[in-house]
Amino acid sequence: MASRTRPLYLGLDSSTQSLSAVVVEVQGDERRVVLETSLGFDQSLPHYRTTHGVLPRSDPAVALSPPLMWVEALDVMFARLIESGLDMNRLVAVSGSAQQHGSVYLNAESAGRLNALDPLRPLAEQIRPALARQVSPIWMDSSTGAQCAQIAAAVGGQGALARHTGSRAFERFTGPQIRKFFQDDPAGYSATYRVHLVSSFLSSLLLGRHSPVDPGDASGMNLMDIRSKSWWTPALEATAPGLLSKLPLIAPSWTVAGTIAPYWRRRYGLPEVKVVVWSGDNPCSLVGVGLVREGRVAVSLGTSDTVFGLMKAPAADPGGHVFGAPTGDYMGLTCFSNGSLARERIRDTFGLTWQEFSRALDATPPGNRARILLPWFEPEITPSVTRPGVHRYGLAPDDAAANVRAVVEAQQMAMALHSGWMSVPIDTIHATGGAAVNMQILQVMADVFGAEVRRLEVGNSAALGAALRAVHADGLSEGRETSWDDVVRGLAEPAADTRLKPDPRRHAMYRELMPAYAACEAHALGRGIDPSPMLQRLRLGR
Ligand code: XUL
Repeated sequence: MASRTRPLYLGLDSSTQSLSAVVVEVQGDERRVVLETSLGFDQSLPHYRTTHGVLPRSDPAVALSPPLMWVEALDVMFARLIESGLDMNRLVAVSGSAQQHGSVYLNAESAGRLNALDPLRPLAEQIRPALARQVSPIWMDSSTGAQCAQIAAAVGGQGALARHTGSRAFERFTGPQIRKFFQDDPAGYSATYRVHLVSSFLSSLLLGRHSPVDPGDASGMNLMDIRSKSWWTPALEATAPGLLSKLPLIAPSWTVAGTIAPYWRRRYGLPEVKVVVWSGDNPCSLVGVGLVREGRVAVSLGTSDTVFGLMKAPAADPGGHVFGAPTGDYMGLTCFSNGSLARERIRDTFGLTWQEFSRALDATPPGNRARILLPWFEPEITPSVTRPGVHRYGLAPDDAAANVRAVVEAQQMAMALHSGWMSVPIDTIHATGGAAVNMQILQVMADVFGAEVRRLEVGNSAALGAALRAVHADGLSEGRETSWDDVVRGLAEPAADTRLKPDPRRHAMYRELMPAYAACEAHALGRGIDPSPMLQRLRLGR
């Protein structure tokens, strides 16, 4: 057992582009972050040949990543933690977070291989023979439209699927992806002994046996009954034959699934650390931004941008997704795939640094003189855009500053417009994710939403949330009184100096602009009239 003086808790986050770690030290009632580190897949593991963590794509609808890259990253990260100088003998528990929806397909050898990992050999080469599929479809994949329609039809329609599983059929969700694999490669599917999510796959590596999945991540599959938190038979039957026996068990998010495997203890000299079941990055972020009560939302500006908040009961008619929350409640979430990738595309097109990007925001008028950009560089999730394309209304393609403002305003207006279904009064937003360091972007957020924006101290809220989930689960397993409010206090809280207030005049202006933005979306999707006269009127009116 690890030493109980000033215990350490590790949270890992395997995202689209990187693996991050946050270590939290607990002393009495005090908790503090003692280490935060991150390794980018493209840079640190170039032999997997990914761009932004994704394999080269010929079809923009297909997005695949190599699962062995995530495995190797885990080895590299533990080596780095050992070298960090932290006394890892104090490590008590580890939990993790991973990009949601992505799936890993393991064959019948996997249980034996996980159980007999040799500490003298790198992990990736030992896992390679256990893969029933060399690649993993990830959340950016939008190639399963046909399977979504088939699954929805088989269970009584999109409404029925949404009511039972928390979401209508979405292309990136694991169920439609499993169905596509079964249809395209029946032999590969039948050789699959276990379909893991990225989260339960990585937790299996730590445990040295197949891990359960938590309801937070399982609800991103279109396969789980959101209320009973068990697999929903009609969805399983609509997806692929014999699926139940290939899925992990579902266990509450605070489950201590076991002790870290001998591989990690011998290779890195770790003590008998508890492994707490992993979850998805958004459920972990919910804890990492301190939203353990109803009534506020968080906006995460990462590879994808997401708006989410805790719910006591699942919405009857989700306009986005209802997931399980790690607290045992629910969370509402709306996801936008053209997040940081779209901001980067605009920045790179005009050869700007991030500083120049911010200066361009400062130099342009809020509302951008009603010049609008729809930044669908990649297929978009919200609203559903399967064929990517960038649309400009009254916006010159070569005006760098105006395009910078246009991408940021479009993203914020889209988030405000499409998150109304969550019915949460938005007077305060907790902002997180890489781009949340940019105060100019946060000011646009405050003005568009008409809400105070608070930035969080720890950048990686998903890894922090995972570490705090480890603190919480360890407390429970030791029989200690452990409230979520206590667990997040002082850590998952906004930095005192980063509260941005909305400007009432600018907010009023965005309220006028928003219907015009919505009209641009409708027009670009072939569902509405040309919004140019409306935009022209707004321009003249100002
Ligand atoms: C959520 C989603 C993304 C990924 C990113 O539904 O698809 O936010 O979780 O890692």
